[in-house]
Parts: sequence; C-alpha cells; structure tokens
Amino acid sequence: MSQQDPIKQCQDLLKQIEQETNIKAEDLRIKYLGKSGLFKNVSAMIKDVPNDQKKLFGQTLNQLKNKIEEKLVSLENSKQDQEKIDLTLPGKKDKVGHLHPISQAIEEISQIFEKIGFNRVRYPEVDFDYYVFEALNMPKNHPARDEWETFFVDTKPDYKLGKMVLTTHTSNGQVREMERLKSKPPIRMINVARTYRRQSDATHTQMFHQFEGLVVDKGINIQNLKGTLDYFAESFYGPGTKSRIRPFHFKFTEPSFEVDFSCHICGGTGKRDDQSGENCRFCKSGWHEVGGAGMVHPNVLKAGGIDPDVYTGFAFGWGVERTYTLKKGLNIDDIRLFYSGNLEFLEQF
Ligand code: FA5
Repeated sequence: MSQQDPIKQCQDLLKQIEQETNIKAEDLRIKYLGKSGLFKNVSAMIKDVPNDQKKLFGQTLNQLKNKIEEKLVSLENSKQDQEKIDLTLPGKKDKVGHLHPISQAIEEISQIFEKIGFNRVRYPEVDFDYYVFEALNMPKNHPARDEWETFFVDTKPDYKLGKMVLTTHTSNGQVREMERLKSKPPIRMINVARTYRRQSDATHTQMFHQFEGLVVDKGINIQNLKGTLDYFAESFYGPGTKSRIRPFHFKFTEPSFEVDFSCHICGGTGKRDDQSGENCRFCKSGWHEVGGAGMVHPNVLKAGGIDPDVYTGFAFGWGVERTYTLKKGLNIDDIRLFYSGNLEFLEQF
C-alpha cells in the first residue's frame, strides 16, 4: 500500500467504505479504526506526501474519517431496526406457576361438598391421642390402633389427652367439630388435612391427605350416606359413576363400610372396551376402592357430648391422592411422584 500515492489510497478507501454492507458494525470499527486498521495505516503515510499536497491529503483523511463514522452509525441503526421488527423471533414466555395438583384436587373436592351445605374446617395435624384414637372408641392398648401405623411426637404427654401424634387420619376432626359446635347438631363438616403413617410404596406415602365428611342430625341414615357418595362420584368423576358400600369394620362407625366407585375407564364392566375380552387394567372387576365410611358410633357421639338416642350421623374418610389418581386420563401408578419435587411431572397439571 505504501508504494501507491497516499491521496489515491485515501480516495480508494472512500469508495471501498461505500460498498461495506455485509458487515457487522463492530467488525467495521476494527477493520478501519482498530490499532492496525486501514485508516491508521493510510494516516501514517503523511510523511510520504509532498508538502504542497499535505493540505489536500488532510482534507481527504477527514472526509474518510467522517465516512467511516457515518457508516458505523448506519450499521448500528439498521441492527436496532432489525431487532425491533423481527417478527420471526420466537416469543419469550414468562414462567407462570400454578397450584400443586393435590392442592387443585383439594379445592375441587371442597367445592363439591360446599355446594351441598358442607362446611370446610381444619383441625390440628399434630394432635392428642385422645382425638385421634380414644374419643373414637379406641381405648388405650386396643389392638385396633395397630392398623394406624402411627408416628408419636417425643413430648411430655398431656395428663388428660395423652401423647401427641402426627394425625393418622382426619377422623380426629370428628369430636373436635362436635366440641366446636358445643354438641349442638346439625353438623355438616368437610375436614381436609395432611395425615401421616409409617408407610411407603407405590400407593402409600408417609405424608398424604385425607378428606373427612361428618353429618350429624336427627334422622340421618345410611340412605343419606349413599346419596352423598353417589353425588360425589358423579361430580368428581363424571355422570354415570356409581358408588358401592361393602361391610367393613372401624371402631368409630357402626355399621362400617368400605367405599368403592365404579371405574369410569371401563364403565364399570371390568373389561377393556376393545373387544379383546381382557380385564380393565385400572380397576378390580369394575370398581375402585377409595376409603372408609359408616354410621357414627354412639360412643363417638357421646364423646362429643351428643345424645345418640336423639341424633344419628354418618362419616366418611378417603385419601385425596388415591381419589384423585383415579380420575380419567391421569394414569398415575405411583403416588410418591406427587412429592418427588420433579418439576417435569408437576408442570403437566
Ligand atoms: C381411615 O383412615 C378412616 N379414618 C376412614 C373413615 C372415616 C372410616 C370415617 C369411617 C368413617 P383407612 O385407614 O382405610 O380409613 O384410610 C382411608 C383412605 O386413606 C385409604 O383408603 C387410602 O385412600 C388413604 N390412605 C391411607 N393410608 C395412606 C397412605 N399411607 N398413603 C396414601 N393414602 C393413604
């Protein structure tokens, strides 16, 4: 370059800069104005310019500098314009959280019962032995207590109410609700809470949720219980779902039942609907078991200060996780997933 006429080289660069279109502003800056850039090189040639041409060379250099800066501004602007109007770029979505699926299920279940006059209540999840067992017709050392694989809290027992336990079922709310209403029915409670047992497998977690219904009034009978079960089955699982009660034994209800809902996947037939004749993979002979129910035992009414010769009642208690996983389309075969903290799983709900 130094072999050529410096003024001519300046003029060539002026033409060259006009043609710089396919270049980023930053690259252009480095190419022309950088430490060993073209502008610096051509400026250094001043020593080779004869004195009578130095003025003209200076003017051409100025022109070149201005042109480079103009070009830089126009490249910057076109970049900003592009960013503003590029409609092909994918949009940026804000991350929006949502309720945990079990909280969604609790909301839905509560609303279904609230519609028919049940009152949502909450009672302690760490409670005394008295409310969890003794007031429910399970005296100290009664073998029926073994079924509730209980976590005891290492604190000094209350001399009347006994040891503290992590509630094994929401039935602890039964006598508490009778006491809250000063033993004056009508009672229509739905108690939803966390419950705890020493169990862990695909259908059991150490912490799970139950919802407990309790209705006490004059003339309450098994038909009222059955009607409530059918109402819930249709509201939660969809029209046509039926309930079934089977004899069972709980110390706090008499008679006691296990509650089943008809399988809404096979329509209660127990067979796949693909003509294969094979059994439905989701149920046992067309039914799902969800929990227990029964007519409130007279001893429990007495513990709540209610006269069992005047009042009767029914109660039921089911697992929220179990009830929810039976919904059509969920197909969740391990309820521990709900508490695994796995966001990919939770974000599907
Ligand atoms: C009871 O807990 C009774 N208190 C229910 C009851 C209330 C009967 C009122 C009569 C009147 P059971 O132990 O069967 O019953 O538990 C009820 C339901 O809770 C079960 O069917 C199941 O759905 C759920 N469940 C129990 N243990 C677990 C667990 N470890 N993990 C998840 N769900 C559980």
